[in-house]
Amino acid sequence: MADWEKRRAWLRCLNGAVPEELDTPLAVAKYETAAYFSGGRKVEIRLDRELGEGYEIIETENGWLVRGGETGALYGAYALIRACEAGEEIPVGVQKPYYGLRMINCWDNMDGTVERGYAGRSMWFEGNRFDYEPARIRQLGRMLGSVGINVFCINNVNVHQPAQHLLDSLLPDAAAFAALLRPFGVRLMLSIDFSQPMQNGVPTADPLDERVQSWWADTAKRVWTAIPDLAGFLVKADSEHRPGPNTYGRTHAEGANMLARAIAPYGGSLVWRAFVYNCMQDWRDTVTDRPRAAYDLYRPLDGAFDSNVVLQVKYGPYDFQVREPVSPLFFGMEKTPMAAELQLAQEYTGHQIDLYYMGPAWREFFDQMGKKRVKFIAAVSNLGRDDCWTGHPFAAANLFAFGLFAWNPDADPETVLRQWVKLTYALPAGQENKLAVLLMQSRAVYENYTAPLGLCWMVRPENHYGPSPYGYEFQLWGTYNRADRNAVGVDRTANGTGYVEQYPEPLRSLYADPQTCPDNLLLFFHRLHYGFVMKDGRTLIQRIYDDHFLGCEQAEAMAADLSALDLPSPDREEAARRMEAQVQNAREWRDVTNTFFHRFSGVDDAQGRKIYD
Ligand code: GCV
Repeated sequence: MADWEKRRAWLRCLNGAVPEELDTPLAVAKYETAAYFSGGRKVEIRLDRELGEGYEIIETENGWLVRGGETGALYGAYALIRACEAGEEIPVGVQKPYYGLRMINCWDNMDGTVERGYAGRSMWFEGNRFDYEPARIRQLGRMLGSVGINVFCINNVNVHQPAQHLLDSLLPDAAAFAALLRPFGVRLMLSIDFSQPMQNGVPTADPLDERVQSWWADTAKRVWTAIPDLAGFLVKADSEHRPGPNTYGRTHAEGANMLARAIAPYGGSLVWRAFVYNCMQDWRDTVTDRPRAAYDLYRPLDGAFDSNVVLQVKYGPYDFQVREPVSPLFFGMEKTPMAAELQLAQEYTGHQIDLYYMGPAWREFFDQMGKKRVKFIAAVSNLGRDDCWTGHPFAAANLFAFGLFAWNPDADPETVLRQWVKLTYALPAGQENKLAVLLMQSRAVYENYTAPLGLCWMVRPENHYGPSPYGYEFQLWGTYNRADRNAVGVDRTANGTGYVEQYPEPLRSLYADPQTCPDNLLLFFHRLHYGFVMKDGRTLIQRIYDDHFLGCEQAEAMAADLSALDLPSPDREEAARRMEAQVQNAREWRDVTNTFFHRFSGVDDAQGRKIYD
C-alpha cells in the first residue's frame, strides 16, 4: 500500500480502491453502497435521468432506495454513506445542488511546481509532462465526487510553457487524465493563454481578427473531440502581466465573447476571471485604489457578455486577504452569469501550517453576498503530492467543506466540520468535540494575531507568510496601509477614494460611517487616528495591541488542546510539528506588529505588557 493510500482524508470508511473497470458514476454508486453496507441494510440505486445531478433517498423496509440521474445517484450514494458513518439523520427527500458548476481551480505548473501550493509538488505534472499514479488520480476523483465537486481545472491560470500544449500535443494525455475523473462525475477544465494563437503562427491575438477567431474555432473542435465533456476554458487576461484583449484596444467582453463563441457549439463555459487591476501602481499615487478596479472595469460591461461567459470574481475586492468585505461586483452585474472564487490554498491564511478552517468565513460571505447573485462557485485548490493530500491533514476539512457549501450555500460550517471530523478520525466523543472546537475558532485566532480590524497586506511580500507591516508599502501592487505616527488605513469613503460608493444600500452607509462599520473591517474602509474610540470603548491602538496579544495566547492554548488529542500517526506528529511552527508564527506577528505600531504612535500598552522597542 502506498503511503498516500493510508492517508484517506475523509474517506476513512470507504475501504479499498474503486475497481478500475467501473467507469460510470452509476456503477461507482452501486459499488460504493454495496461495499459500505455489506452484510447490513440493502441499498438499491435507481437511475432517474430527470433528476440530473439531484437525487432522492427513500427509506425502504430493509434499507434505502437512492434515485438519481447518472451523477445524482452517485451523490446520493455518498450522502447516504456520509450520514450513516457520521451517525447523522439520513437526508431523505429530493436534494439538488445549488450551483451548477462546483469547481476546483488548480494552480499546477507543468514543471511540477504549484503556484501558492503548500502540499508539495503537483500530483499530476512533473518534468513538463503528465506524471501521476492513475490509482491516486482515481482516488482524488472519488474524494471530489464524494462531496459533489464536478469540475477540476488542472493547470495554472498563469499559463506557462508547455501548458499551451494541453490544447495540441498534450491533448491525448489530458484526455486520459479526464477519463480517470469521469467515473466520479468530475469533468476537466483547462486554463488557456489568450495569446495562444500567436504561438501557432497567427500574427495577432486580437479577438476581432478573423484569423484569431478561426484558430480558436478549430482548436475548440479538436479539444472537444478529444474530451467531449470538457467543462470549458478558464482565462486570466490583462492581469499581472498576462496577455489579454486590452493589448488590441478591445474590451473584456469582446475578448471573452470571441472565445465563448468558439466553444459554444460544445456546451463549454468560458470562465473569465475578474481579477484585473493595475499591478504597476506608484505608491505615491493616492488616487488609484486597487479595490475599485474590478467594478470600474466590468460594471459598464454588464449585459455585454455572451450567455456562456461566466465572470469569476474573487470573494473580496483585493486578493484573498484574511478579512475583506464582499466584492461590490456581486451587486453590480445583474445581467452577467458570475462565479464566486474562494481560495482553499492558504496563501494569506497560514500556508497550511497554521490552522484556518474556512467554513465560518464562507458562511459570512454567502450571507453578505446573497447566494443567488452567483450561478457557479470555484475554489483555488489546496492539493499536492504530499501523502496526506493537503499538507496539513486538517486542511482537508476545507476541501470537504467547499464541496458541501457549493452543494448547499446555506450549510452550517460547524455541522459540516463535525461531519468531516467523524469521517476522518475515529476519536472518542469528547476528543471529537475538542477537535471541532479547535478548528471552529481557528480563523478568528489567526485573524487576531495577524491582521485584525481589516488591516491588509501586513504580510511578507516574498512568500506571503509571516509579518512585514511595511513590506508592501512602497511596492507596485496597490497595497498600502499608509501607517504614520498619527493614523493608519485608507479612507475609502466618498471623501477618500470613493470605493464605498460601489456598494448598494444599506451596505454603503453601513461601511461609510466608522461608527457603524463592523470593527473587523474598520481599517479597510477608514483612515483612523490611533486614539479613535472603538465601539467597546477601547482606543484603536489599544485594540491593535490587545488583539495581537489575545491571538497569540489563543494559539498557545490551541497547541495545548491539540496535544491532548489521540490522533492516529503520522497525523498526530505532523499536526504537532505544524502547531509548533504556528505558535512561533503567532509570536512573531504579535511582536513585530505591536512594535511597529508602538514605534509609530509612541502610545504604551495600557496593560503594560511587553512590547519590544
Ligand atoms: C495565480 C495573487 C497570487 C498569484 C495568483 C494571482 C491570481 O496575485 O499571489 O500567485 O496567480 O493572485 O489569482 O491570479
